[in-house]
Amino acid sequence: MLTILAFAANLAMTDGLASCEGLQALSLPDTTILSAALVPEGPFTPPARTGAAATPRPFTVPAACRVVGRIAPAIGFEVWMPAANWNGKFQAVGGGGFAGVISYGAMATALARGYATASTDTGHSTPGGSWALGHPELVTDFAYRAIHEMTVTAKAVVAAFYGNGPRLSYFVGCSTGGRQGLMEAQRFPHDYDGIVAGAPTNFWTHLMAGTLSPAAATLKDPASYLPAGKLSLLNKAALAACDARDGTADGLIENPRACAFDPGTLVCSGADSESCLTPPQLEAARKIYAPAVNPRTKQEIFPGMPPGSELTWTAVAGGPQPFSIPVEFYKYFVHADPNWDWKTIDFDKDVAAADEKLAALMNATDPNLAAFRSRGGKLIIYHGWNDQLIQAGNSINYYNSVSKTMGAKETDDFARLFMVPGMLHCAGGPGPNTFDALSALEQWVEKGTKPASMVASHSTTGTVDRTRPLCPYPQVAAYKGSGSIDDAANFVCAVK
Ligand SMILES: [Ca+2]
Repeated sequence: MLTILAFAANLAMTDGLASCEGLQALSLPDTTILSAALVPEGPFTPPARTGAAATPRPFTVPAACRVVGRIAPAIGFEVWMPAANWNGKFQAVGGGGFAGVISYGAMATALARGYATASTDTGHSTPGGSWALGHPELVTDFAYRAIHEMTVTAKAVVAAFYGNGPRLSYFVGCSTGGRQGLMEAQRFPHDYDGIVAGAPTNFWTHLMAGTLSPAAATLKDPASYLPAGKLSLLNKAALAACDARDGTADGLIENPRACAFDPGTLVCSGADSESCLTPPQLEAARKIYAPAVNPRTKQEIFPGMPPGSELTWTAVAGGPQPFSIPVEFYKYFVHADPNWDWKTIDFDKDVAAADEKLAALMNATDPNLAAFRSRGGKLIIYHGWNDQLIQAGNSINYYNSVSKTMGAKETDDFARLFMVPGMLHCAGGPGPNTFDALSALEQWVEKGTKPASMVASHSTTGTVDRTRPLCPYPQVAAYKGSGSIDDAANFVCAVK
């Protein structure tokens, strides 16, 4: 049977396109092809996830060859290839959180643009982080190995199907996907010609403490809790102090780091009320704005939440429990103790334990991208200033570390960071948050056109009500002084 299939594949290969089903016979190192079949154009409903309550929503796909496989030990992957009108390129898409799923939505977007695409569950399929307990090999796969193995395998599948491999390869991801993209640039610089890394979790071991720090400020002592009304109070005060300072009173803080907002004026002079903060609430707010620091060395662990982001603090500080990912990380990756109580977190010892055990594996903080630059690689990083899960300053810190290592001019020639005022984690928020980083990257890689800016739009109930350029750091969007502040044409990118 295998011989017949291989024969059929070879026959089809003579005119450049193998049969999709024939790919079941493909032999690749450490790889099992579980299925290979054509999916017709139209809605595709992904398989339901084990243990998940929600029914998967369908995605619209063009006719494509879908290859499902596994790379040892347990790296699940899928490769989808347009049955017609392939653009000759490959685009891998990243995952989120602890991954564990195939990113069908992002793959559908890549397919719609003519790309052959791939995604991996990164080596496990159970939700959360418990799979890491007693399985260091799975941690390694999640950390960096799965994306690289998927990349090598997917390129081979693409070559087998079309008769030639992709002429260019891109990686697009946000959050964990952003970390995956930076990890590829650092560890496997030859895998991709261009990488979009959004809101990267690249300083993973410190991010986990940085995400628990706001919870420690508000959830340990009920007196320190910041209810929604108090966050709104803080937000109004931050905007009053910082919004107009950037030249445009538009409800957005273009560069939160340029405004030293202190909430001290909000402290109650008498009894607690909706319009003031009690002293413990003030202290909690100050802790959340400030970087998480090591209590012994006073060294910064992770940046603080910027002014303007207050309404989103509920995600990590709203309780009653903190964000689950860092809690599960300390339980299953660091302490191997499912009963570990997050309230016992020690921002000295626990951060050190995480670093010792996992920094070299999981962090993608290497500032030396020389090999990626030398092969012609281009990198776009973006981060929403109002990111509720990853304090945005981390992306500036990483970009600055690359600039310092490789030179500011040299870095600007192949890697650019776009901070997005008022955008939440990867998308959404009060600021213009819809933009096409991949098109900017394609122009850079394929035409040599550096992204001088990217126009972002904001919509309300489906209608665009504001556009604004996103600018390569350290530039920000500056109002020209006339015309609508909702029109990107009336702004220029400038260092302010
Ligand atoms: Ca403003």
